[in-house]
Amino acid sequence: MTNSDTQNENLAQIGVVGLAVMGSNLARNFASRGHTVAVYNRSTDKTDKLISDFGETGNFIPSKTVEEFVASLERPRKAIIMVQAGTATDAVINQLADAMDEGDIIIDGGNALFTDTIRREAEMAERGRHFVGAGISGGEEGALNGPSIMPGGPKESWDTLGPLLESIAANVGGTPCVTHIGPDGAGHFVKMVHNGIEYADMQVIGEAYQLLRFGAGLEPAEIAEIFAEWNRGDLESYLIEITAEVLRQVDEETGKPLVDVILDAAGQKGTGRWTVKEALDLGIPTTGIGEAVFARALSSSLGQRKAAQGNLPTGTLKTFADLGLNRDEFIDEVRRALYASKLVAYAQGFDEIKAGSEEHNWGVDPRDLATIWRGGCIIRAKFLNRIVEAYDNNAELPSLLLDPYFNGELGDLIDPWRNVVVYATQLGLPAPVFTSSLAYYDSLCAERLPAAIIQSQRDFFGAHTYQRIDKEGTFHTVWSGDRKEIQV
Ligand code: NBP
Repeated sequence: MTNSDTQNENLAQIGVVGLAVMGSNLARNFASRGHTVAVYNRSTDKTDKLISDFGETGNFIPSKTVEEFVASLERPRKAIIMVQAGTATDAVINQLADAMDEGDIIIDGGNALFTDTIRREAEMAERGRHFVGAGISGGEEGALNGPSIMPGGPKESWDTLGPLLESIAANVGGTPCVTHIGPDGAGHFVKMVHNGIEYADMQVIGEAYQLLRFGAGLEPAEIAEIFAEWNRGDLESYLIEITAEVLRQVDEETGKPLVDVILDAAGQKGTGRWTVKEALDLGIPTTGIGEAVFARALSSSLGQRKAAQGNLPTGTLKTFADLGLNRDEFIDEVRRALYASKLVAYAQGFDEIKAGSEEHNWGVDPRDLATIWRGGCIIRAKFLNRIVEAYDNNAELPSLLLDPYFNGELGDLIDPWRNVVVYATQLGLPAPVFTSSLAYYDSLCAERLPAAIIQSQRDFFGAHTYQRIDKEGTFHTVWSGDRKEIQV
């Protein structure tokens, strides 16, 4: 490699493969920061469109084949793949690896399952290629104007890639929303949990809406104003902001609030589900994320819902008037229940990241994550500054909930949170994340859990043994006949 190779003005500093929504916007973002960008898409129409629509706005080098594309890159070559996750990504990785040389860097910016990333990195390392699985959050708008980026992979790759990624990432107070997360699959793992937290965050906003709309009987436009108000306080976040906007929209065709004509069946692409499956394997109770994933699944079980509606006994439900509540106080209690449940979901998500990092020896720093999630990504929120401070004060926090600031906040949130869970039950309005998060919180705080009963039952039917609180050792009780306890 010669010096002129690395600084050739006719070569691109970065390449993007896959020019659908994410790839084309990411390519434009790189170009807008003054980089020359090589671009390639399997079918040429997307490449042609990018060049015809935006060719004037930046320096792009379009290619019709992978070989041409690779030849248009500076060494060490750096190419970001933004294609459909799964087999398409494998196909593109192999095409690139065939055309590239030792030391070149392939970056997968798609939503890959982290175990695929671990496998791919090992395969590429055997072929002398560097492979970086990078989670990218922020959707279309983030890709164009500054996403939050979570790259894993080898540290040497980060040294080369870091400045390029920093130049396109979102920036909060001078800090770019990107950092090296850890080796191999660490980046895609944390992006997966980020998305899981996003599921819970969206669901708690939905539950608050449901209570205000069908509990207090407020109109979408009124709730929009309430959310806009909340967005000026502790709950300030992108998701609250866009929900206020959503609730202001009126359907042109029917004149109804748009939210009323949208089918209430939530879709999902898989990252929430992956987060929960992985949490189960790691033994981490991410109940808020789990309930959010199941709530989407239940909403989409349209046949079952239709069969149940009006056909199952609901018991004696109360109306909002029956509860005898003051409207403004109720709104504020719902806000607090949302805040507390959100706090639990984040605490659980960070627990999963800690457990995953320990399991895979990644050394992920939770403070770094809170820092890079403050901008660019879907869960960006003022609240994340508090999480950064929490880890600054104690890097070994056993749970985010135990940080003195959040602990203090919970003191103000707990009573309204309990009230809201009771009201939701009495009104017959489902609030699965509000409710399960409170159960999780009470379980954490409880001096005794019913697990002693479970242990007894396990020992009874399966001689699975138990431990005692008053002496060392493992015990089994002979439960039938002459009951006796034996130390095993
Ligand atoms: P899509 O996920 O819709 O994928 C479309 C792209 O994949 C097109 O460029 C298509 O090429 C290409 N492709 C496929 Br499909 N099969 C291919 C193959 N066998 N070989 C080569 N190329 C192939 O695009 P997207 O929505 O822009 O997302 C890209 C990645 O970013 C995904 O992994 C996604 O999960 C992730 N992501 C998306 C978002 C978002 O908000 N959309 C956010 C964060 C991350 P073609 O034009 O020739 O069919």
